[in-house]
Amino acid sequence: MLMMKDIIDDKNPRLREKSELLTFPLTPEQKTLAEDMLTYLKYSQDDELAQKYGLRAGVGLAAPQVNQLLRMVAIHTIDENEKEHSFVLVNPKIVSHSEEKTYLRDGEGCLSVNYDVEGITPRFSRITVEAFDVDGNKLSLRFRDFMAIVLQHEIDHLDGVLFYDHINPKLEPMIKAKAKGI
Ligand code: UDB
Ligand code: ZN
Repeated sequence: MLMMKDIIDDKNPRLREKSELLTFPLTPEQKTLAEDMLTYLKYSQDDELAQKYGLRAGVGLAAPQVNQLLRMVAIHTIDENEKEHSFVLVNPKIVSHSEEKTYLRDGEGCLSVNYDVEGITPRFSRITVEAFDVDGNKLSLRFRDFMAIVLQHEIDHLDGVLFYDHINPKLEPMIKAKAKGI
């Protein structure tokens, strides 16, 4: 089981590296990694299990955060209709995006950043992502608003980019005027 100690933080230079494309079929170890990442997210959002294991409640996790430089991300969220969205994407790629941008008014955080950073991270409001599932089936998926933010945050990790790289206090008034705060 993945624990907080397995998540590397932003002092670790490996978090700044570019992750490698996966090839199919995935190895048994790579399939296990995918399951472990999803299980971490599920457990971390269960109050009892999160407390028991000391997990920080996460909505997304990228393989480089657990020190595997592979292009794989896991997402686990429950939307406003209480519908669960739980999946792993392999080799995800943003193939198109809206002109409009969105940002979290409270700013972003990261499971690999153990301190608060002030400022907003502008993201595309809507994205189309091409990826593969763990069995190698090709997927084309659309995301908007919060889910689009999560996907962009996780895909950034695959390229060694962290949310605070996008923070620019000088541009914030302009972004807040044009982009949608959620
Ligand atoms: C998170 N969680 O998991 F708006 F229901 C963050 C942490 C860093 C605060 C744990 C989070 O944003 N939860 C959340 C937010 C909501 C509504 C809700 C739950 N991540 C994942 C991460 O670091 N992946 O690498 C950071 C998020 C910041 C923006 C998208 C991902
Ligand atoms: Zn993160």
